[in-house]
Amino acid sequence: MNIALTVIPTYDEIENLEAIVDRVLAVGRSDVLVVDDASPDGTGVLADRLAAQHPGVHVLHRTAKDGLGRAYLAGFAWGRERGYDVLVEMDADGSHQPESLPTMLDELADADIVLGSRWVPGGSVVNWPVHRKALSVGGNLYARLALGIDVRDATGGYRAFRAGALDVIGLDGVASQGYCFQLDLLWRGLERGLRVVEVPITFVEREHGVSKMSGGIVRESLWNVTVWGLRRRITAVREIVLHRRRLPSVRANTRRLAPA
Ligand SMILES: Nc1nc2c(ncn2[C@@H]2O[C@H](COP(=O)(O)OP(=O)(O)O)[C@@H](O)[C@H]2O)c(=O)[nH]1
Ligand SMILES: [Mg+2]
Repeated sequence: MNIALTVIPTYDEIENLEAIVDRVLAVGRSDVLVVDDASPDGTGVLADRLAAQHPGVHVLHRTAKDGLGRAYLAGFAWGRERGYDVLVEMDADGSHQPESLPTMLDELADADIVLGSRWVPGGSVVNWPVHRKALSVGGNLYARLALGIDVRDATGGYRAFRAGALDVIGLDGVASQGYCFQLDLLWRGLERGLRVVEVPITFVEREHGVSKMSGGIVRESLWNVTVWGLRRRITAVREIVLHRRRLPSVRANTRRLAPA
């Protein structure tokens, strides 16, 4: 069996961390790595206590809030160095249900990347304010059109990767700092021909603490997606004109799991 590591980035999640770690451990399919960016509320101290209590829980402390993307890159590097075969992304705030992990991990048998998806049949969001829903639906629509992909939820943060898929994606080339990191990894994977499956999930808005989403995060995503889409189209035209060749489809390797 593959050995999985669930990476949980935290910034001021003291009210949420213990519950989510307990739920991941109860599922029993992965170890946990908390990547804390020196949270002022003491989340890092709590994480150390949890690590002392449970052999499968680890902590990576970083010195300052440096964005979700960089936290995940540091967490993935930590897991790769220790030989984990599967790396999972999960928010600390209870939005991603650890009970979906078995399905997601099982689907990796036939895929390189599993996306927990809110916007496929069977997926849903609970208690999200209308502006967040609009942002997610609009952002996904734009990503689909600009990049020509057939993924319904390209921006979500609940995912599982084969370790080898991260090597193919090439983490050294990932520059996105904020939540655009999610789109960045997926796009690089699709361009490189990785197999992606969307698994329906129920996303539940946090009950404690506050969101770290910001306008800067949205702007970074909009700009990057536009640039990547244009670059892809220029490359496609160049291939046809210079080599009379079509670029391989980025849609061919995506599928969706039917609702349970
Ligand atoms: N380590 C770290 N974690 C972060 C950072 N920004 C957000 N997070 C974590 O990323 C996850 C998702 O953030 P959240 O604010 O819930 O975003 P939302 O669900 O889109 O509103 C949570 O576990 C946060 O604590 C950061 O700069 N560093
Ligand atoms: Mg959240």
